[in-house]
Amino acid sequence: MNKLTLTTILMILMLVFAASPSSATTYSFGNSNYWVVRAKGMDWDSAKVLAEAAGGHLATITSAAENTYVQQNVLKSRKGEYWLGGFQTSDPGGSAPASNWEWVTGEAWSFTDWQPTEPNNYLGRDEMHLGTWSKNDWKWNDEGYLNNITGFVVEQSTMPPVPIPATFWLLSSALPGLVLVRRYALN
Ligand SMILES: [Ca+2]
Ligand SMILES: [Ca+2]
Ligand SMILES: [Ca+2]
Repeated sequence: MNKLTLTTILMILMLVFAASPSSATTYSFGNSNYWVVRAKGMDWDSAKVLAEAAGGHLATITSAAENTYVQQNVLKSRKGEYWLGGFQTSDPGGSAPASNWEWVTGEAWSFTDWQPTEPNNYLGRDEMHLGTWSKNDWKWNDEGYLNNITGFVVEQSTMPPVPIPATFWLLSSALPGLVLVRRYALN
C-alpha cells in the first residue's frame, strides 16, 4: 500500500470518528439522538456520507417540537451554519426555491422553518441544500456557498431495528437453489 493511500484511509477514518457519537455531546429527544460535527466548508454530500457512516443521517426536522428541541439544545451554544438533511431535487433556473424539497430519510416534507427571506438562491447561486444558521436564530436557509458552513447535525434513531420477517429469510435461503434449478434447466 503506498503512502498516499494510507494517508487517505487515515483521513477518512478520522473523519468517520469525528462524525461518530462517541466523540461528541449527544442529545436525546423522542426516538432520536442528535449530535453536531464541526467540519468547516464541508459540502452537503460529504456530510451526508459521514453522518451515515457514523450510523445516523443528517438531521431531519419534521415537527415544531423537534425543531425547538434542536434549536434550544443541540445547537444552542454554537455559532455558524450547519447542514441538515434537507435537499432540493430540482429548481429550474433557480425559479422555484421553495419547491421540491425532501428529507434524506424520505419522511414527509411538511414542517418548515425558513428564515423570512429564505429560501432565495442568494445572489443567483444554486442553493440546493438545507442549512440552519445561528445568525438567523437557527431558522432555515437554502445554502450553496461552502464558506458559510461550520459543520453538520447528525440524527440517529434509538428505535430497535425492525425485525426482518421470517418469510424473507425463507425466500433468501431458497434463492440460490432456485438459481441452480434455473441454470440446470437452461443447460
Ligand atoms: Ca428527525
Ligand atoms: Ca434552490
Ligand atoms: Ca439562501
